[in-house]
Amino acid sequence: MRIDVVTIFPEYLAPARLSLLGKAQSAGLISVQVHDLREHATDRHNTVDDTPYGGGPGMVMMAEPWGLALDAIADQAKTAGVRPRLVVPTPSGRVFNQAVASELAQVEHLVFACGRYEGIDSRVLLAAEADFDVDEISIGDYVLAGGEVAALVIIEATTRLVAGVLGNEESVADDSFAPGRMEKLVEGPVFTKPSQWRDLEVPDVVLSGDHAAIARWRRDEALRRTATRRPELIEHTPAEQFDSTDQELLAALGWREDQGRWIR
Ligand code: 6GU
Repeated sequence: MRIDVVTIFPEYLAPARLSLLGKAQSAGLISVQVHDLREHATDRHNTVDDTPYGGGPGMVMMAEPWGLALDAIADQAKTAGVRPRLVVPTPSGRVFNQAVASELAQVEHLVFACGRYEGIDSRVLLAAEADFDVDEISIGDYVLAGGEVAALVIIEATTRLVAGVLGNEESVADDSFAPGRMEKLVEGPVFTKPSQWRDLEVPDVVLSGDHAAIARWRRDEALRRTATRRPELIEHTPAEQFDSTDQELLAALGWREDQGRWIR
């Protein structure tokens, strides 16, 4: 997978060189290139923003620096013969989740256009449709100062799903929100040595070596946590995906079955 990121703050993408993603780059699985938008500014002050037509607060990123930056990347992609996906992090995009991460993990070339201020002149994305599949994505219902951190979030969630990056493909299928997992529950508690720490002990069942009992305990705890913290995940799960032990637990937590769903 190839990833290009265009930003006025290239240093913001420094974490892309660390950890899992850094290793994936050293292994040649992924290449990340960060580009400074100001290198495509057209005046001697390297200006990349201007006041919005129609008035209003803040500044809008100018079309021409973005047009030139994206043209340069599109030219390289044409040589390679792949049509890249242009991901535009914006609070007005479709909402990012694990299914979107899986979709992006299948794309050969991702380009991130990180806007600041009030956004990028809208003609840039219209023009980009000639060379890119344009994909405006939000990472949630809150407002960031710019797209850089959102790009990092999307890159991290996506690249760990690229074949070979994790090294342990089982842990991907096991993720709480992995598409294709029948029901989505949040993960329960985890423990490591020592079995006693301060005045706290690891639950006996986890130390028992009884794998079936441990699996049941983990599922109970995941179900408890999900019922408290993310009740909508339970409400959206078809009732047949809860076994009789799940159903007893949900009932004990004050839930009841209604028209094929569990509700409070
Ligand atoms: Cl993708 N960008 C910005 N600037 N703010 C956001 C966001 C993205 N997602 C949520 N808030």
